[in-house]
Amino acid sequence: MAKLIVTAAVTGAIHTPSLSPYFPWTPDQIVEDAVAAHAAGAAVVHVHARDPQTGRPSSDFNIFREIVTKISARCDAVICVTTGGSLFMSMEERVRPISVLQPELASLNSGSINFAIYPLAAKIKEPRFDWEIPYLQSTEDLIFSNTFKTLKYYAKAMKEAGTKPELEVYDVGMINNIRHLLDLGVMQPPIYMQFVLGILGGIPATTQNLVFLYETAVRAIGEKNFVWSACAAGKTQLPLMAVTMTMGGNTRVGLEDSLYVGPGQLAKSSAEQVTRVVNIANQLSFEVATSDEARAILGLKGKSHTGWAETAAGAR
Ligand code: KMH
Ligand code: ZN
Repeated sequence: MAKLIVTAAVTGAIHTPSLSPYFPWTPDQIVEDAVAAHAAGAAVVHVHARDPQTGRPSSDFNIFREIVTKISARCDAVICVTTGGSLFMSMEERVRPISVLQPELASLNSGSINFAIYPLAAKIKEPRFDWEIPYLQSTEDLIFSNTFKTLKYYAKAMKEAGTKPELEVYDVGMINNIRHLLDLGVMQPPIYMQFVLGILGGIPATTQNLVFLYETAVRAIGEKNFVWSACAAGKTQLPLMAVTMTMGGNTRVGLEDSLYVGPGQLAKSSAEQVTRVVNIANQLSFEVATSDEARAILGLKGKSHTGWAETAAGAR
């Protein structure tokens, strides 16, 4: 049985600083949480960048560079760089960190959805920053756009950078989008899919839906042609990870997708959620993959081939 890859997504573009005192958003906080998550058992860390002054999601590749360089100087984690960006960025903004940084792994959102996080606005009583409530509220009228034209653009940029796409699948039809891209030769198997359940606008986070996604992927893509992982937004995050690993999938946790570690209990870090998922894995006799084992399972080019490899070595 293949070892279990645990990914930690530490900041994302969903939550805002006022939603949790533990939420990391400065580059150093993001680095600390990523390094701690790796030490707790996360083979992969999934990173976004945020404005160091305001915590607003940012596409500034200098911030990305600072984050990935500092993480790389301190640990061996596979770094997955987002191209989801914030929900409002252009295609060019979203892809720039890939062309510049050439990471081992990068997210590729495999279709468009209503990406609605506006209910979170009501949870903020005293916003720390002016942008937070309008940002969340405006998603009532937001389509997170990932058209076929842009999917091809991201896939091409990743191929040129030697970066493996982590294909984010928010609903079952997106598996069909991926099949289309495979048919066109835009990407080649084996592919890596991340099933993202529980986003308002996407597929709800239930066991039945996870099975439906997996079985659809087996039929559409072929069992031997993909490696998969799942994550779930909000309170279903940890329970669904137990189901995922039992089904043979890999797991993603982190404050990007859930601020909690139990009912009403804020997680103090993504590392705390990683520890929880690693404990569940150990209880069920699953072995957790190291970063190098994850590289082998996913077919990654290796840390020394990233765009920041020399800088990180120099910073050591
Ligand atoms: N936070 C996930 C729901 C990306 O980074 O490209 C979406 C995500 C997208 O992880
Ligand atoms: Zn993300």
